[in-house]
Amino acid sequence: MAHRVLVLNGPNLNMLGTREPQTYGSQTLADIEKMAIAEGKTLGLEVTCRQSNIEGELVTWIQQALGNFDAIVINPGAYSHTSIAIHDAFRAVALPVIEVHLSNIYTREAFRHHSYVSPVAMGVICGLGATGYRLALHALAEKL
Ligand code: DHK
Repeated sequence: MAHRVLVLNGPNLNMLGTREPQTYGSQTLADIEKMAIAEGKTLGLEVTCRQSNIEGELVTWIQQALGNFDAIVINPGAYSHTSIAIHDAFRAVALPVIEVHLSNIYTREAFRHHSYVSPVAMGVICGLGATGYRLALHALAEKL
């Protein structure tokens, strides 16, 4: 059976395409999700994509992933830098997680240099734009 991967995107990522394209690229979230589903297929992964601007909704989806998904790819957006609740949810479900950021958070403002998700992630990819999601799926296809 194909491994099931949940791809989550956090706040403001629904605005990709128009939001600071010099930082986040010109692809829309719909473009990225379409690419992730197609890439997943070539790797034998069943990819489901969701986006929310609401922290609690992301927490609920992480909780509900237990038993329904084999791994999670997440770009937590700004919640990376603030959310102990998302950190705790990942610890609670103990599923393999790959954290993705489109931009290189370490070349940006100091407040973006710390992520609460990184300590509970299997791996972290940043600075490679939408390619980061593809690489995350490749890593999961090898490791699951
Ligand atoms: C996306 C965001 O929305 C920011 O809040 C993060 C991340 C970086 C990204 O690069 O994808 O700081």
